[in-house]
Amino acid sequence: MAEFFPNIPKVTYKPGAKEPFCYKHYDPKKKVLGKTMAEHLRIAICFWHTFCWQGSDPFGLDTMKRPWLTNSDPMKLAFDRVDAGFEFIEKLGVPFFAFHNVDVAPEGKNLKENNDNLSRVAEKIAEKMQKTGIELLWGTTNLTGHPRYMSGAATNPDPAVFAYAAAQVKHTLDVTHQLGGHNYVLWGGREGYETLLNTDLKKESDQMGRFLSMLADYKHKIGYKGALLIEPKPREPSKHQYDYDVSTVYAFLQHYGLEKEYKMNIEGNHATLAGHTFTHEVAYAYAMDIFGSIDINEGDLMLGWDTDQFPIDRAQMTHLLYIMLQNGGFTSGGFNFDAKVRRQSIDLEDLFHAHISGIDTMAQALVQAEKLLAESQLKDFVKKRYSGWDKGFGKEVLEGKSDLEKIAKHALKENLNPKPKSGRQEYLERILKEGC
Ligand code: XUL
Ligand code: CO
Repeated sequence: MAEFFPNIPKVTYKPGAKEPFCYKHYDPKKKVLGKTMAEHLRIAICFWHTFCWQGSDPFGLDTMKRPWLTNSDPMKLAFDRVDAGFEFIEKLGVPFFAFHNVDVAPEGKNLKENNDNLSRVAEKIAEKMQKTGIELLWGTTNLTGHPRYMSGAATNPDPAVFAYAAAQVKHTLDVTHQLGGHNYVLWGGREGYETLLNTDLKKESDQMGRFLSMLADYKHKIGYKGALLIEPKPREPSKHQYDYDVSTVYAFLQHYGLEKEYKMNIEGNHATLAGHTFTHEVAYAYAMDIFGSIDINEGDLMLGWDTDQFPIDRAQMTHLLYIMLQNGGFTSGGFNFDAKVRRQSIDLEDLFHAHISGIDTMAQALVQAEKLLAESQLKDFVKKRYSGWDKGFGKEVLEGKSDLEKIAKHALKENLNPKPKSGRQEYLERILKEGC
């Protein structure tokens, strides 16, 4: 078996070292609040950006030549890619990977050949998992790339496309199940539309509701215990995407009675494209009890599209981990690096620099978030700010023991004249920033 990264050593924790291929902060065994860093962060490497993409963008061709993508036999190429993937992940020393069907197996002549190709590559993946102990965070089906999906998959005007998508999703879920995948993800990049002149929005919504209901039924039928996750994104590639953000997806799920079946896979850059902070999306998902997993990346303030950059903003990451620690962190999910190197970072070693930097950013943020929790200034401030709701009149309102008339009477009787109180944002921001 060829070695694809012969010049890169195994990346380990070496604080203070000057060499680039080591972690300065990520110590997988270090305990933080009773769990190791590895258990908290549950880091996954994605196949699509890291082992498939070679630098093309809408204006230019590939800039990178990956040595595992050279064999002219598509199945042999697929096997090489699995070798490269597992070598890379082992060298980084992280526990998980994630894939789309099309990232690992070539398109066949027909649906059956597509499925067979995926099953054959999955056998090799299973062997690699067995040998290395690396686990599958999640599998997913690409329902955006092939022209058959140009008008959507589940939301396509043509039921035959719906059926094709259903068959592909069923098969990828079967494979994910066989590989012991912790989650199955759905991201609907073409589940949306360009113009209402050619679109029956209500019908498409009902179609998607049926699709997701049938998938949940099937999951139970086969005894798959992983979580089904939906990944929101407001636009790109579609102009309007139905899964705009966490709250839109939650409303959709409730409408179709599916809010107990699906959780969210939240991506940093998707949150900002929807006009939210990353932390907002995550906090809202926890609040509604639909938090699942995270695609970790960052956007670019200057650009209005999904740039999928590796995370380097420690203050934002600290805030994110601070919220996650307060809510119990991950259960089935993890931090999947849905991030890609820049198009000019063409060397194999750039893949390592990018991931090491991102992982260290998260490790630093985790430690800082633990400190923030222990010092409790932020938590105490918020608790005090809402303390009126924990007792007396406020508590009665929340417990449903009051009504509008009663409240109005109370306000008059007590001659209420509440005085504004400072939100202290700058003081709190300084606490977050200290030590970041
Ligand atoms: C697209 C995106 C996808 C999903 C999986 O923006 O994030 O890679 O994570 O289909
Ligand atoms: Co993603």
